[in-house]
Amino acid sequence: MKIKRYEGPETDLPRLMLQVKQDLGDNAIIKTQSFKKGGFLGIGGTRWVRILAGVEEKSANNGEHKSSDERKANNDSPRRFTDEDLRTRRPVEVSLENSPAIKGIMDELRTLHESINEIKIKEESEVEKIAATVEMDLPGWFEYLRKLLEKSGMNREVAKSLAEGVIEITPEDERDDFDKIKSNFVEYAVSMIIKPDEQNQNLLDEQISSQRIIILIGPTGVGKTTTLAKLAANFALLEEKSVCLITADTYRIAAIDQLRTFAQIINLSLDVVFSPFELKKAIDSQVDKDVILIDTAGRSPLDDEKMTELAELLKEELNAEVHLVLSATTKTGDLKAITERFKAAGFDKLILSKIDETVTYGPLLEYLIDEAPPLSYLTNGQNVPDDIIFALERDLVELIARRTIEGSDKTV
Ligand SMILES: Nc1nc2c(ncn2[C@@H]2O[C@H](COP(=O)(O)OP(=O)(O)OP(=O)(O)O)[C@@H](O)[C@H]2O)c(=O)[nH]1
Ligand SMILES: [Mg+2]
Repeated sequence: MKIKRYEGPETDLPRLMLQVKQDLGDNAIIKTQSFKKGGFLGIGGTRWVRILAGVEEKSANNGEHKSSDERKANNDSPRRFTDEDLRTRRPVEVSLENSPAIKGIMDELRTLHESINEIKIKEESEVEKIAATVEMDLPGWFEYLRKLLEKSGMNREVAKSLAEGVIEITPEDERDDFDKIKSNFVEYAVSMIIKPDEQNQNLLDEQISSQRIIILIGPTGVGKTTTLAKLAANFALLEEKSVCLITADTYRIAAIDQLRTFAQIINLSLDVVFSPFELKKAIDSQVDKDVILIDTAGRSPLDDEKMTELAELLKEELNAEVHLVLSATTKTGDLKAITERFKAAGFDKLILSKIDETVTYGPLLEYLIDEAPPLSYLTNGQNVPDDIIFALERDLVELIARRTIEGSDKTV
């Protein structure tokens, strides 16, 4: 860069500028500074101007463009564009397709575009979800009821349709009274689960059969043996019936011992059978008994052909009651899957065990509404013989329905 300095009175400025132009050319960059010259203590004197002008060497020489080789040879620094260059230069045409840099940028833009689209779609579905939630809103207490049902572990749609069902059976003048709405809900749930002519079924089972043969089936650890012991104790000690026990659970020695110890305590006979044939024989030899209670192993009947065989024998030849035992702590989906698995064994009753171990009854109620066999007993603790509820099916279902809303009422 070539730099020159010029000074003179302000009145001489046009001449100084001409001088700069002559020396450095049109492309010179100038910086002017005005100052006072002469006078005393700021009084008098004249105003002068100082000009600092600079220009790139080649511009000063009106030099043509040098090739980079030339520049290298002259040890020149690379040329910078001046304002004039930028004004007069024509835009360079670049082929977009062939430039890797442009291609990279285009790719990035495309990815960005896709991400924005994804976010948009996500946001739209969120909005739809919120809209669905808003749609879910039911009038007043019914919305609260729906929330209670959901809180109790019930599926969203089922909760909504139950609450809507309750709206239909609740007269206008009862709609501000949540206690009324709750009892209407219980009523409605019961009507969904049992038909009026089946409501006294448990009572009929007890009265009609001269001899009851009860077999318990179900997954491992749900409480089959404990429940059998509770039933035995109740029939034998409270109802003073003649009772005998049979176990087909020869899968584990401990299982036999568990029942044998119990049978000894309350003075009942216990037969151990290894095949359907032996079972039939054992049952035939107990014609004098009022109640025959049969325990089974908690393995999947699908793994065990004997179980299916056993079920056929009990149903077709002996008219036994086959009770499927399921734990109340099981999720709705699992309850349904287990029910499906045990269908091969055939069952006509349901015992829900361990209701003391849950506070969310929604999944149970949902399961009962959906596809459960009629409920025969509920068990609510480990104590034999006390922790079993004998009642009409209607009362058992009512209890589950009531607990479904009351259990979660405090937590909403
Ligand atoms: N809290 C609670 N525990 C229970 C209940 N019924 C049974 N149990 C407990 O559940 C556990 C398993 O009980 P079992 O009667 O041996 O279960 P099972 O179905 O016969 O088991 P397997 O013979 O191994 O298939 C034991 O600790 C019982 O005390 C109940 O109603 N509530
Ligand atoms: Mg058992």
